[in-house]
Amino acid sequence: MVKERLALFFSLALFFAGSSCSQVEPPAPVYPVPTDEQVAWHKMETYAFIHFGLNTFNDLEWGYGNTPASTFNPEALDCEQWVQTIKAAGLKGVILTAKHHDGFCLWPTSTTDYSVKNSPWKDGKGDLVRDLSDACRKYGLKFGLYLSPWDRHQAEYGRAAYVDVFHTQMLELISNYGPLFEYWFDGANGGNGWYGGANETRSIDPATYYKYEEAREKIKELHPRAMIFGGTVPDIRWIGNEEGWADDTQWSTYSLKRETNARQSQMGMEDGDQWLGGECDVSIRPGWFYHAREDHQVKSVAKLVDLYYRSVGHNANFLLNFPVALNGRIHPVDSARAVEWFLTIQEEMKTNLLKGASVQATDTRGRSFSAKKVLDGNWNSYWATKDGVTTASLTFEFPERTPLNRVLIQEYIPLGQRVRSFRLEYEDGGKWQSVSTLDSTTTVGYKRIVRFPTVMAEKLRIHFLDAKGPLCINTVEAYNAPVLLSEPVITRDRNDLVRIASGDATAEIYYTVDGSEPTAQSLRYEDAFPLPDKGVVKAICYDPVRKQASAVGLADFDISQASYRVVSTKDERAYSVFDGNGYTAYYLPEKEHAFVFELERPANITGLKYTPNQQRDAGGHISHYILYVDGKKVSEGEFSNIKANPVEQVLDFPAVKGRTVKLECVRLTSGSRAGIGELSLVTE
Ligand code: FUL
Repeated sequence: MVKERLALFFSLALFFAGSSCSQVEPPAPVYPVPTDEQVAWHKMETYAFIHFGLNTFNDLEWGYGNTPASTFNPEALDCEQWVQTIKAAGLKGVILTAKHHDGFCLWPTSTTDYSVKNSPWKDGKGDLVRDLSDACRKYGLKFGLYLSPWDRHQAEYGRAAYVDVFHTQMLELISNYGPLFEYWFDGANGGNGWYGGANETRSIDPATYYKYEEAREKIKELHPRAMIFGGTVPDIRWIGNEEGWADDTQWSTYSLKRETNARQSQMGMEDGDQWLGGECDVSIRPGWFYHAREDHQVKSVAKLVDLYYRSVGHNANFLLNFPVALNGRIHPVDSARAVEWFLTIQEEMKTNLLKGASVQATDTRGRSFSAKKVLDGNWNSYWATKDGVTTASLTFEFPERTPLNRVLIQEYIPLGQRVRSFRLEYEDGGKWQSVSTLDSTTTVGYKRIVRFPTVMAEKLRIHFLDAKGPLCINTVEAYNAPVLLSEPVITRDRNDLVRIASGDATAEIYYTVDGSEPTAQSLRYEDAFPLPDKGVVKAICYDPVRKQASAVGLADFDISQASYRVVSTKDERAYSVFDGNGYTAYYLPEKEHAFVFELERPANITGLKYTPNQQRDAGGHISHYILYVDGKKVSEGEFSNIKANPVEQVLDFPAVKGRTVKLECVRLTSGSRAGIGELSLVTE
């Protein structure tokens, strides 16, 4: 008996030894592949940005560099409140604007007096970079820094001496505040600035001026795992917009050697020669810095959830900005919204429906790369196909007929990004059908989440149609997310007709015009209605079956849009600037730089709203302007950051009674014709 057992033991041992000798090799990498640090960065998925500084106190997006340091005066600054919010929102780290373009430093730098040292905050003894890095350590968040290369304060900006200052500032930051996970070099440079009182425009060649190669060496020496954003030698790339989304076709491969455009940044490059994952930065409000006028414009949960799927779900990381308020805290609305956003995503992906499912593949490289690896919860084990097999499918069978509307797929990226396209299918009642997805099903990469209207399925099939090499898939999950209604969009056209639109055709719409909160008992929206005067419209989308309402959509309309008359041109198309639709833009003719319009009768004008053309990648935005009312100059300046973040711009000025308004376009972001998506006045 013992002998028999021994014989069995030896034969089993030989069998396993034999099989391990003939163990199948993993597929050869498809280059370029990410470094370990880049893989770790992909795994972070979501993290926070903080924009806070002198701009906050001067209600600016891009300070000019001349507002006194003494205006920095947060009375209840609390970095732990920031970190607690960020943590509760599931974000894994935070990047702080240690210095923005205005040059004001949030730490007591030795390089300039333009810092917290000369502010009333903590009697000039504070160090915000220290406070935040300490809070991050205490709460287990990763810490990162943003140091603007462009400095509108420094007298030497544009000359060699400033580059030394810039590098010294960087050295202070990388030497004194613990490990950094990311280091941000902002590419923005509007040219003009205070520059020690010179008040002029200075241009530099960013490719050589800032000495980014040297900067990288210094950062990497102290922070080998830090990802560098921007500059000439980055580890990750900007996604090409400040709206928080990546294209659904999303290659983490890229080439910096080529001339690139926004589309390529949004999509990556299939034949790129280096690994540069995309980062989607967006602010929770329209602006990056806090402006009280945006208190009602905090992005809704539905909007943020959508952005999550269009960033993380499109194989990119999500960098969500909090504009810290004047008191030095994240505004309660922003912090509640961010936490609710996180909880909603958790809820949407609570139960992986493939947990109890079986899986089969049409091709498998060997036992250690079997189809089951996509379900084992181990990121490092993966299903792989044989060499030469780039088309194959995985079929999952549910224990019972199951509703689903999300599929999550991950490639094992240490071996490179491979999948070029795939298709989803489901079987119900013995019949196979295609899933009609919201996005195109092209690339996968580190993570791809596909959304689709709920289907009932007995089986789910992923057909990988084309790839750069054998498939290496480490995770597949499926979910049935509850319905999440988006708030309706409210517009008023040039005939003063208000329209309310819902993204969900089955939802009912209810609204109010008396300022009260809409409910399912409010006015039911059926058709456009007139609103020729000032008024606030609030509306909700409502699902009568589930008795569920969306967040409230709000529009604050000023005087009648029908009362505007264009004076500077007879071209009827110019009236599109009053049609309530920023996607229909009017472009001034070549060599014309002013748009003039008038009201039926004089009004007390206190502001102007300008929306640049909202079409994707549009140009000709007005970056510098002069505004006249009845021939009198009432405002002059810049629409900061309008190129990268072309949101509605609001000008406020002391009330002036008048009828004729002239917007002079002094400088454009690109091209020679000024584009106007929308224009309207703010009146008393
Ligand atoms: C841009 C800057 O100009 C904005 O002010 C903001 O900091 C954003 C994150 O990057 O390029």
